[in-house]
Amino acid sequence: MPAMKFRGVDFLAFDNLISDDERLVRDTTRQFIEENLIPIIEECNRAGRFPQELVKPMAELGYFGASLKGHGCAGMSNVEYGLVMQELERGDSGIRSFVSVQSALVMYPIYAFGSEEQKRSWLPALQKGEKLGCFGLTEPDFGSNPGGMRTRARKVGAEYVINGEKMWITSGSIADVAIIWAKLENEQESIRGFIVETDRPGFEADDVHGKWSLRASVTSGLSLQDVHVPECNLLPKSNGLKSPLMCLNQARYGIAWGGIGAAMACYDSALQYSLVRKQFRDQPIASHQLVQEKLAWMITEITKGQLLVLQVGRLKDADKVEHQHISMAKRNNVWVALECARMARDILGANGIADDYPIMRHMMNLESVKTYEGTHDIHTLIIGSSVTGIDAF
Ligand code: TGC
Ligand code: FAD
Repeated sequence: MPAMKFRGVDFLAFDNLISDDERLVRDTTRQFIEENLIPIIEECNRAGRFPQELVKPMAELGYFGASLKGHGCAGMSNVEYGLVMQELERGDSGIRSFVSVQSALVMYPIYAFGSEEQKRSWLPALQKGEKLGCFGLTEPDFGSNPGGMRTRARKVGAEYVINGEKMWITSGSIADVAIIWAKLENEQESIRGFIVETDRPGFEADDVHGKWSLRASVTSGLSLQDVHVPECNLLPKSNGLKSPLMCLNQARYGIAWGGIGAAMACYDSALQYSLVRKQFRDQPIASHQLVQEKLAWMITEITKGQLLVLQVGRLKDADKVEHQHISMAKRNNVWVALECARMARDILGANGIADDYPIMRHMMNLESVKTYEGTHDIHTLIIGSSVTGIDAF
């Protein structure tokens, strides 16, 4: 039984809540993914290959730094940007990850914390995909607690000398530039961001092999040993842990939309399959109450997730979003997506484990998405802290 074409998921007239422009952006991205990613993604997943050939076309569609203004960026609204992320992740979480990192974790910090000169020299090239970036916050011993980082930057004359290890870095070995977060070697030990060109002596990136998740995305460890950068590579407006956390807000927001995309892919595959697969009395499995219960759960949770992230997007467009709102959307929508993937896999029976269908790939990817950008449980604690006023980290 061949996998069937994705038909979109809209149970509660979601399309009435978005504008013509927003629909156009979504539909253009859906078509791009259908024509360019779907035909190659299973091969990429098997081979552990990032489809780098899609970088240029995605740049041309304005996906990099899409919600930033000026410097060649598309200036999309946050809802438009979110719909792009939804469609990318409907294809594969790895491709959405790549765009998240390039946009939210590399272009955004330069945009928000950089000098005019830094913006001029980096943003247009990153927007065009001529330069690729990565974001180094996590370290081998500091994941959920990045404030404990060991990476240090020492001021020596007109340079900074950076030493440290970063781990689990998306796009690490294909990046031309890394945004590296380090503590200054001074009394305050404040965390600052640095633009580090990856061809500087002392900088190395080694890929993580043997991943069962995000196989179409590059994940690397970074080693910085006495890497010298000129003082003009410091992001002048970065100041403390709050700065990288502000970047994470941008990326977590995109993931919250992306989760819905992956959930839609799994739900639609399972629904279509259940209508044609027959078991007992020559009836489609969709006629069994227990299968319907799973489909009903999935469509209800996807619909709630769509409304949640749309409201977060509207608040973000009105400059009224708070980071705990984004945590709620990331936590909920990735959890929903993973549950949908597990239920959809179940509905497909044995076929569910084969890569003739996208479900198992999404399920494996979503295990990473649940962990990165703040684990599910860390977001639980962020929401808990917000409603009680008590940090329980
Ligand atoms: P804490 O003392 O709570 O906070 C330090 C300062 O930051 C403020 N703050 C935030 N500001 C903006 N946005 C946020 N989301 C913020 N969260 C906190 C806070 O108000 C404080 O400000 P100030 O003015 O008082 O200094 O910091 P903490 O050390 O207790 O840690 C808090 C915690 C656990 C929430 C935080 O560290 C955290 O979020 N941990 C999770 C780490 C994480 O998400 N890492 C992601 C790495 S990047 C990645 O995974 C990329 S995957 C990309 C892909 O492939 O798609
Ligand atoms: P840990 O922090 O060791 O957590 C392990 C477990 O303990 C989790 O279940 C967690 O919820 C729980 N836990 C931890 N602290 C608490 C607490 N206080 N209370 C209750 N439970 C707790 N990082 C980057 O900087 N850049 C990237 O580009 C990037 N890309 C990534 C790509 C992939 C594929 C993956 C898997 C990770 C990536 N990361 C990246 C790292 C990611 O952000 C971290 O993995 C994540 O923040 C969790 O850290 P950890 O893996 O060290 O888990």
